[in-house]
Amino acid sequence: MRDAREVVAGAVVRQGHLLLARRTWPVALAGRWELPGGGVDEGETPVAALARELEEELGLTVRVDEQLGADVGLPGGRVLRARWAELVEGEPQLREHSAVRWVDAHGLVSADLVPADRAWTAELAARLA
Ligand code: 523
Repeated sequence: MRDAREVVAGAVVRQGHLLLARRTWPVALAGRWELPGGGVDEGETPVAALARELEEELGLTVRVDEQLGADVGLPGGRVLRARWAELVEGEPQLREHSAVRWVDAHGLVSADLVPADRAWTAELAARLA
């Protein structure tokens, strides 16, 4: 059972633009944009989990920094947390997502984000402004 565990998402900023990735599943979230990430495995720290997920899903090497914004409750009782992540190396590759894009503050605000990620819009937009 993974459902009690934390989900981590990464805010990767490059040249004033934030990386968004378009989900392919589940159906309710498919086509909507997220801060990429995933579930923390048993015995794994959230920091290590985020680095692993960004490598597995997008081929990116990152250095994970501090948490941003509030914790977000997900359906099913999981908790979602976001962290800043500094891009060390790599161009995003589409391994699990259908698209990626780098957005400025305006692009972020107008993006069709997955509902949970909306919690961080104000803080992210302030960083991008
Ligand atoms: N979210 C979400 N926003 C967001 C992420 C990375 C994840 O709302 N930025 C939600 C979507 C799923 C759940 O968190 O309901 C798990 O994310 P997922 O599917 O990307 O993580 P995986 O692939 O590691 O899947 P699990 O096995 O469920 O952990």
